[in-house]
Amino acid sequence: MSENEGTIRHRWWKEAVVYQIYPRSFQDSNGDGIGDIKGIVTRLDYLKGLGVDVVWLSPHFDSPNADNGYDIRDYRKVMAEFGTMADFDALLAGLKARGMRLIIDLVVNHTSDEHAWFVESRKSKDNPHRDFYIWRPGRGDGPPNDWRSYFSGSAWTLDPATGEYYLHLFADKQPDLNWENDHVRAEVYDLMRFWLDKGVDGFRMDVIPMISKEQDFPDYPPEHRERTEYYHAVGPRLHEFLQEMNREVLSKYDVMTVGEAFGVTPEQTPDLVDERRGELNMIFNFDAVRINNDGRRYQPWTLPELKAVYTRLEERTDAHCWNTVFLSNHDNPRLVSSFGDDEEPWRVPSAKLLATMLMTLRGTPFVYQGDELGMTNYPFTAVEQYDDIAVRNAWKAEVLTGRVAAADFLADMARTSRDHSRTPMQWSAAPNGGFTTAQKAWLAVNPNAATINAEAALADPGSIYHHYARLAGLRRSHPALIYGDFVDVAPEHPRLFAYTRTLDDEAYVVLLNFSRQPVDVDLPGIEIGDLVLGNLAPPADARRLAGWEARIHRRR
Ligand code: TEU
Ligand code: CA
Repeated sequence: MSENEGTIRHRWWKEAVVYQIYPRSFQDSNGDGIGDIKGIVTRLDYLKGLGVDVVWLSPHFDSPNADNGYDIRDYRKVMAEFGTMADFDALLAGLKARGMRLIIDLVVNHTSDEHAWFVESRKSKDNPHRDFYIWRPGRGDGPPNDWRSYFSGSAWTLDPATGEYYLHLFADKQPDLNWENDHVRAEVYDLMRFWLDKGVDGFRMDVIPMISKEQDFPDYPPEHRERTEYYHAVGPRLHEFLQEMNREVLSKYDVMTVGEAFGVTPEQTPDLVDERRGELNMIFNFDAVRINNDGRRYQPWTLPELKAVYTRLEERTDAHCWNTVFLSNHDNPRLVSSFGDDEEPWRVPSAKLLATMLMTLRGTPFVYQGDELGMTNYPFTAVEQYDDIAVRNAWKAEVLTGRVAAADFLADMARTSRDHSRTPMQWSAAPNGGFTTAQKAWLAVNPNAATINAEAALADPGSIYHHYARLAGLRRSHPALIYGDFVDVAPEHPRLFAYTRTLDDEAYVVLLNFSRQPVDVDLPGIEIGDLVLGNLAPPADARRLAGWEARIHRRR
């Protein structure tokens, strides 16, 4: 906040632009239709050219892939489909050689049911690993309580070997670890050290607020029955565990951490990220990315609502806190399809507008692979086209039971499914977008790869890719765009997002027209100044924005 501005500490991870790689879909190098680490290594100059400082790699560990690697079988082994540890080391070295850093995914709320710990744990009630997971007897004929899995159905599965239920907030192949057990925490800290000692620069922590559970396992309180993440994210020992993790591991390295804070409100954010508490550096708050869906159903949204999210976050986090900025990832639909306008000719300007917003709001920007090309949602029409376990389970639970009509379900998924972001990267106009030489990629390539691809983007100075690069360069060289104060100067405007970023005597005005219609910029008391960077040809009239126009002005 403005009164504390002077006290904000400079940190490399506040200045960084982060790029998320979903390895399965980035680049196949050996023609098996699945992206791999060697493939990523061939694209490092592409990332450098984009202005990337840090790569976040989605899980690359040994996994049976019930949830594409978010179900880990061995934390110290590279997934065979992705390559070897030598490949991983080469990736790390290649990034470092180019002045980039690498953070990896820490998925420790749960493991795979094929992890050695769980294989042991389920054998008998007195197995030494029994208590690594959460086992409870049933209640009557049913599970211990009414908790639900995020992938449909009960969060408890009865295991015939011992007649008890184990807890899984996600798929039944993703049993939750028991963080109450000291040995579990010691093992987690150990595997973190294993990767840190290799030289990785930090972690993105999967559903980290959910690790602590109320030990009497009550039914959901009535106010959290609908949006259960707001219940699971506030377990009683969460902060104690994170402070211990920080003390034992993180504080010993110069690394960054970002928690996937599904279910954490802006009001609760400082509890996780205030630097004086020694927990995490920053979190992903879901209020913006989920403004148009609840992970399942599409819901209409308005620009004032979206703008209010950023102001609310800003008001709740002072100079001791730091935020992230993201509007897409591997769990959400495509950026331009969700928040921009993916119909031509609006796709390119709206994708550049969104890039402008990501790079100039206050917080570390996270760019999801392919968004720098303006990749769009896939034209899914049938359930068989989806790979995601969330879709397949929901189809069984909702459509096959007759509770939801197939057409309604498919209409929602066509807008909200996680698979939109998981279709392969579009590198060129070659078959399968140049992603693989295989006949078939693991998930279909969007047919628009013929025109929307990296080769075309690199060759065109006016491309979305080059706009990202210019924005990243501008952000890097102007501290006001990183550390400066953020003020929304037209919060009620239905189509215009206009804000200032101010640090000492340097001030920017960012103007974003979220519509096809022109907008007159009428901001009483705000001097706009000179145009620094825009997404269209320089305007004839500085006080009028064309459809989806985005400009950064500098006040003298
Ligand atoms: O995501 C958890 C999460 O917060 C949701 O976005 C979740 O994907 C959604 O509710 C399902 O409909 C993380 C990972 O990012 C995701 O890919 C994993 O599937 C999940 O945790 C389990 O590890
Ligand atoms: Ca491969």
